[in-house]
Amino acid sequence: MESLLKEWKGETTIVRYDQPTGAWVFIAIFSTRLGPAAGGTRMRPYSDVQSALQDAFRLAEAMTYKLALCGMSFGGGKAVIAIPPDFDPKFRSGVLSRYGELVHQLGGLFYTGSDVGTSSNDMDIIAEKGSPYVFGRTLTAGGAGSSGPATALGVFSGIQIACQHVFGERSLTGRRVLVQGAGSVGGALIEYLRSSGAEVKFSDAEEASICQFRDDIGLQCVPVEEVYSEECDIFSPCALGGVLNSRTIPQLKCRVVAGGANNQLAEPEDAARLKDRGILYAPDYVINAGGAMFLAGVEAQGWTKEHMEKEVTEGIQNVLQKIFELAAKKGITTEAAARQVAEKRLSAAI
Ligand code: PPY
Repeated sequence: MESLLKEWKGETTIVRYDQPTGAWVFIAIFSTRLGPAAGGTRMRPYSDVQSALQDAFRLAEAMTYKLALCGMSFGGGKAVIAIPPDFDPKFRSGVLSRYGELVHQLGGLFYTGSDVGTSSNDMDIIAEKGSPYVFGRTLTAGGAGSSGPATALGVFSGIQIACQHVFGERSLTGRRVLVQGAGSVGGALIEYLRSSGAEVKFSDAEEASICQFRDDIGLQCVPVEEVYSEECDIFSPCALGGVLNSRTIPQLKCRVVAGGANNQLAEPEDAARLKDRGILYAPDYVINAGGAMFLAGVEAQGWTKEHMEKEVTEGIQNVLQKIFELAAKKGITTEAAARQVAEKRLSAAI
């Protein structure tokens, strides 16, 4: 724990042990160079406290690059509420409410929203005490609602640019796309892909999602354990982090990896593993920025839905295009190219 805290390159770590529930709360502020830190609140059990802190650290750093690249005036942060494995849901609103109080005490250092394991309903609870630093409350409570559809729109737009780069045309007609995870982002992405004429397959561990997309819509469902070796043109990870690693990358039979999940690479070397296999990787924090643009744009900048959709589509396409070109020109990974562009924007800020 001590070495993690010492070695992290971020600005500030806030630690709270929530006595009544035994949950650990970490708020990681990586950078406030472009504005107050912003990032979702992730709530789930972890195998140990270190992994929870490490997750917050990695996600906060990615948020910094994401917000710098999508042009929003926010720095990067992330919160993790690491609940015990036997957490009783009846204590959920209590820990969220106390967490909201903490966010409020920070006085605008950190703005939050939903993430893995938290919903707009949870944001309503956090915002009771945490307002005005909470994005993505329900529409009923006056918030912008779920960011899933906007994230999906950005991923869809990014997939078009990746196709342009690899196949010479943006059109997705007849392209085989495999979506891993048909939740709030993957599910909305599937709809965009289907209406563009793509041949969509999906994979999901949840019975409810399988029913919805396989049984109701008739999509082909790939078993979870076969998802990495399934032949397709575009593989789109929209569920967990760490899915691109030394074990899975050699199995891939696709030309493009472009999806909505955060922290898709298990370790930095995986970017080169993808490049060496001739697979074009759309860096996760670039292609999945639609959700952050939606929350910050609609709630902090008063964007209309139409304006948000234009910003998400064009913003993500322009940045990805630039990154793919830079990576090709310099012979570097797309991840390294994205990092270079982000660092440039961060160091140009006064
Ligand atoms: C993400 O894009 O991973 C987020 O966490 C979205 C977000 C952005 C800004 C505030 C809260 C959540």
